[in-house]
Amino acid sequence: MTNYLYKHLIQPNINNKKTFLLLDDGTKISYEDFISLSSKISHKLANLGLKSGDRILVKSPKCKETLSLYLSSILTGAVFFPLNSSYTLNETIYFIEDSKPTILICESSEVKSVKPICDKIGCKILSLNANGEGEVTNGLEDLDSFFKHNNRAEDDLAALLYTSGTTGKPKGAMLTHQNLVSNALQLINLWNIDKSDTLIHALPIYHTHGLFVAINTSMMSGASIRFIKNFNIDLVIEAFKYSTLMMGVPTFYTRLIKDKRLDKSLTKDMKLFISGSAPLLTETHQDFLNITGHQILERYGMTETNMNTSNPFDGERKAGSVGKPIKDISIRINITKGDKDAVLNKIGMIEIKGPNVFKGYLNNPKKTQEAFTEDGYFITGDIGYFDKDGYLFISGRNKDLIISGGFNIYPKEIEDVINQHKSVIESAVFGIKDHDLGEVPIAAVVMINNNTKIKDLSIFVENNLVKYKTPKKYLVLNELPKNVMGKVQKNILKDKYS
Ligand code: MCA
Ligand code: AMP
Repeated sequence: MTNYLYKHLIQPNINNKKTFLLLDDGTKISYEDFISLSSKISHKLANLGLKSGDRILVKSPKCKETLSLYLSSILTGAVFFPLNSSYTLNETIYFIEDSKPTILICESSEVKSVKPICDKIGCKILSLNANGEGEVTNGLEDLDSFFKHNNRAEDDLAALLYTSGTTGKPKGAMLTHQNLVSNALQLINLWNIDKSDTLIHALPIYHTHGLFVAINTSMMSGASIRFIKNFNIDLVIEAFKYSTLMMGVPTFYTRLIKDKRLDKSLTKDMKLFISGSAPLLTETHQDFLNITGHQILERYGMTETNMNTSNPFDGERKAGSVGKPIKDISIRINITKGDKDAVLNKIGMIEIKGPNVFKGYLNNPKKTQEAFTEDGYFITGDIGYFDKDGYLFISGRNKDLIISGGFNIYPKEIEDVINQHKSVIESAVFGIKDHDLGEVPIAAVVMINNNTKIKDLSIFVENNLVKYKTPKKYLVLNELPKNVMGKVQKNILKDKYS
């Protein structure tokens, strides 16, 4: 038994003096130094009692120290659970209670508020701020820069990532070493990533896209990363001059297209632009091609499965399609779940089986069972079809989901918060088209008294929900449109208010 992620991400780079991260302030960190930093932090975590199989909840902002906690989790054999640092206290409490971590890492300003809940479950707290300072990095100079990694089986858990569901609270998707390594190996091959590459990384590192797709593939191939705190268009444009790859959500591309500086000469050394997490419009694909001469490569993934399909590096990249199944992954269209027209056109539920598919939802055998077919295929909730060349097209979703700037928003979660407000009788949250973020959530509310100030409601919602989930607009209605079964007809609301 070894430690599969250690073997692929860390071991080959232990003495690698090449630049791993190029930071916003111009600092360069070599692979060797980054692994040494992660090893020192591993000693600190192990001294606090973190053991193989324990969970570590990391809610600190994007910085090199937060990323090194991912490597420290691999070294100590712990299960890495990254979380958006902007989550509100109420949201954070849910994640702590559900995942019961051994250690929580958060900003120092948050320590006091989470302490009572952590004390209750015996979870230790360490601070880490956006500038890399805090208890995680205090006194590291006294710790050894070598840490003997703990062994983990391929089927052991490596990470926990929460994903929301249509029926309420987020569920923790359990990902194994095998899930992550097998997928990254395929992607490196598919996208021709090697050590001569420099990746522009402007995504958050608490989701599959910015963490596993971007970081695992880069480390495994010994590539460099231009590590940008967030999507700052000036920094991204500057980085085109010395980089070769970019991974982004469609909003990155629509914002770039609008920028006058984008042209063929600026992107002449770029090898590949990849898009995912949300649908890339054919129009965006075409505009980007016209301006830069590059065809964006679109791929399709999920938190539970990592990446499932991709357009090719060589060969036709079809606009509007998410490409073909990745090697060793079986994808089928289950037409029995569609209506008569859908059966005729072979449109149906996308179902997936392979080494990339997660182990199940934490503490939730019932939801895990519901997520799989009897013969072991994962039911994605996405609707689609294959064309005659074997390219997959996603034509819809069988889940009430809004994708805004690549972030997933489940209306039920927002409605639950809105409905807790004392002046609200009921609400319906739905997505409307947005030229920048693809979709944004808006809320229709029925109030006890129509004179209630919407401002009060929006402040209440903002105090309870992370910013990107808060409705961009509230509509006060006398009643919600419902069908004979009493179900709110969101399509009517969408048509009327889009
Ligand atoms: C920011 N805001 C948002 C979003 N982002 N509202 C809704 N949806 C969003 N995605 C809010 C801000 O709080 C702000 O509010 C206002 O919108 C404008 O902020 P702006 O400065 O324009 O936002 P930004 O900081 O530039 O962010 C936009 C972004 C960002 C760059 C598109 O959202 C982003 O990095 N998205 C990537 C998400 C991602 O990594 N998804 C992968 C998960 P105010 O003005 O009121 O303060 S999915 C995944 O991993 C699967 C497996 C996959 O297939 O990849
Ligand atoms: P998440 O729950 O954050 O893992 O998001 C996964 C969902 O994002 C998928 O089930 C799809 O609905 C959507 N998604 C991811 N990539 C794409 C893409 N390239 N095109 C359309 N939808 C996508």
